[in-house]
Amino acid sequence: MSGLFITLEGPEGAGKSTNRDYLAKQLQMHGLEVVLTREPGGTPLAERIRELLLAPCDEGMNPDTELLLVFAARAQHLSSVIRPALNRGAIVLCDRFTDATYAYQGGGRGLSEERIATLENFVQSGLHPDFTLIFDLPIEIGLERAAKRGRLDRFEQEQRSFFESVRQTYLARAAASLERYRVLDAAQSLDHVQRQIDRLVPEFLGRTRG
Ligand code: T5A
Repeated sequence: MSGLFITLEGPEGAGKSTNRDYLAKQLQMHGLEVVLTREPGGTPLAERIRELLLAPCDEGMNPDTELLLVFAARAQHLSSVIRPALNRGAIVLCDRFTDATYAYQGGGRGLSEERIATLENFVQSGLHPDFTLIFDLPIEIGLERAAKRGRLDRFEQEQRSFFESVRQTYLARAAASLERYRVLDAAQSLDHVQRQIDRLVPEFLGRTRG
């Protein structure tokens, strides 16, 4: 595959969507095709699975059910959007991907890494992001930003300890693989965060031409 696969990750309200759009503009200025997408979701069918995952429901969702739904949506997204885009040489900017599964279903829900890795291998067949930006910030700040949107989804209703595990899992994954991950301080002003992104753009451009 000749394209470039960049994912944006982090706890709730970290600024992933806002900065995904910003990064897209910076890359498009260089005449590159950029595909913006997100998980769970990214195709009509995967967006329906997203609705199932995010809607609060009285029947508690079993963590394995949650894990399988996340990967079911991902299988659809990979085959319909991500792989075709990478095959034609596009840059794919995806708001959350499998690091979110390790952080939320692993760190948050307590499912084992091995269980997640089994499905990762099955669904992705060796495809992994080239770069992953982790927007890191204290949980309280992110939840406060997310709460301004109004009604909380099923994940946003979790306890503080859940989100702290999510954050620590992201940071541990980044520390274990410095080549792929870039950790940004997302507690700063938007302008400051975007200056951090600007500094990464030449590296991304270098990879698309390399
Ligand atoms: N999930 C997902 C799993 O459990 N497993 C998985 O495998 C996957 C893929 C998806 C949920 O699904 C779970 C995790 C999630 O709980 P989501 O909508 O993708 O949900 O994720 P959220 O984090 O809920 O999305 P948010 O929209 O809340 O967060 P973003 O995208 O990080 O933040 P953004 O850009 O929308 O910004 C939020 C607000 O903050 C402002 C923005 O203007 C906006 O109002 N903002 C800032 N304000 C001040 N300073 C800054 N630096 C700011 N940056 C943004």
